[in-house]
Amino acid sequence: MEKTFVMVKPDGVQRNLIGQITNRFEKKGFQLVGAKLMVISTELAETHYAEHKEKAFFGELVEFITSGPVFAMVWEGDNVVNTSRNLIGKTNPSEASPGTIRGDFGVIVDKNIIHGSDSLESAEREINLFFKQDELISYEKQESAWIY
Ligand code: DAT
Ligand code: MG
Repeated sequence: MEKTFVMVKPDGVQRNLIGQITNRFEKKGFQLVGAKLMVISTELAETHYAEHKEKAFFGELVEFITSGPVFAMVWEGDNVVNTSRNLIGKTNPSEASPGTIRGDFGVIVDKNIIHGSDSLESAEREINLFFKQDELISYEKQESAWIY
């Protein structure tokens, strides 16, 4: 089954949105297979966001993502990478549609509440960056029969 990496950023944690965000993924029908509250090191932040290291906002991005606890998760489901990006909404909350997480909870791009992997390759890379294999749990849910 496909997996993706999703993370409530420090602003989302401070604004008490962990519950509402996980609730949206659960209600959608995706399954949580790993989660932890953690503070990201500068090194991990720079590796995670390496594709943006030449951007003007890179320094601020690393500072922001390391500024407080994040809630890191791995979600599983059919087409979960793409669908999660749709649940999350566009990068800039001012352009994100109402009904999406960023559209409903965010205002500016610097503080856009949540991260989600943008491709299968990113998902694999990011899951391995944040989680050890034994931190991911494979289990059956009865309700899967009513989702698939
Ligand atoms: P996404 O998080 O939607 O994958 P991205 O990979 O383009 O977006 O950028 C990573 C993060 O960097 C994004 O969630 C917020 C921040 N960011 C992007 N563009 C920015 C900008 N123009 N100014 C400040 N921060 C920005
Ligand atoms: Mg991205």
